[in-house]
Amino acid sequence: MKKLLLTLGVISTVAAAQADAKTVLTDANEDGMFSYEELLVSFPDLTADAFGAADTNGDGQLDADELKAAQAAGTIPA
Ligand SMILES: [Ca+2]
Ligand SMILES: [Ca+2]
Repeated sequence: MKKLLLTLGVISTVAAAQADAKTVLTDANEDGMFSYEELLVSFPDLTADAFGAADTNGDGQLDADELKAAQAAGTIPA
C-alpha cells in the first residue's frame, strides 16, 4: 500500500510539473480553486495574511482571477 501511494505521488508531481514548468501549483482536491493549504505546498512561506489579502471575495479560496491578481500585485510569488 505504501508503495502504491509513493507511485501515485510521483505521477501527480510529474503531471503538475508538465502543466506549469515555472511554478508548480497543485489543486490537490481538483475543485478548480486554491486553498491556503494547497498554496502552502508551493509557497511554504505564504502567510495567512497574504492569503486573506488575495482572497478578495472572502470565500476562503483563491480562484484563478484572484491568484493572478495577487501574483501581479506581488502578494503571492509567481
Ligand atoms: Ca483546491
Ligand atoms: Ca476567493
